[in-house]
Amino acid sequence: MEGWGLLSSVCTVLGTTVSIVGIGGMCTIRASQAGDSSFHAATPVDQSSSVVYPVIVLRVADSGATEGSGPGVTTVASMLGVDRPTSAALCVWYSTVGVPATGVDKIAAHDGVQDFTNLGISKPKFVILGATRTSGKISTKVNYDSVIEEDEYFNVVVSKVAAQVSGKRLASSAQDSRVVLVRDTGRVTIFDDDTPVPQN
Ligand SMILES: [Ca+2]
Ligand SMILES: [Ca+2]
Repeated sequence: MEGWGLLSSVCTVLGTTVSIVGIGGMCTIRASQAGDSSFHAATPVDQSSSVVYPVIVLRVADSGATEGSGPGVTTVASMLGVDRPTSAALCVWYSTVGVPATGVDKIAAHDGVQDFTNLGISKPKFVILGATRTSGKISTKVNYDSVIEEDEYFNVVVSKVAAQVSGKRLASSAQDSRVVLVRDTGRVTIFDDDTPVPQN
């Protein structure tokens, strides 16, 4: 008889498939062959692997919007996603980073100088990625004008993903060590709609 046995509780084995069911321990699998009329007995072989906290990968997507002509400013959603859900909500802290587009704390003019609303600069900003959710969005505001110009862009940058503390979102919270910011920056392109499109 040959077989696979387990010497720890962080993993299970079914047939020849090993599944990780726990964290923070060693998964040790023993391969054994007791021997029968066809096969000689073999010395059991143990194989151990350390099982650590599985990583959660977070990415922010690029997005964009046509600048528009008013009267309202345009809200743009930058999607963010994780590769697997968590059982408790995560707090995603972010800010906007200008250049070449120009951000302002409060849009007061539509003259082509004020391109979007700054977020997370004068005061920390976050969005909540709910428990069991794998996607969320960061909303930013793009200003309009009637200036003929190039397309511009700014970035939405996630600085930290943290767990809530007693239901509160604290800017001082530490980065959640399970979460890796694989793509922390999403570009938001502002497409100019004042430049005449060449006609053939
Ligand atoms: Ca503009
Ligand atoms: Ca324009």
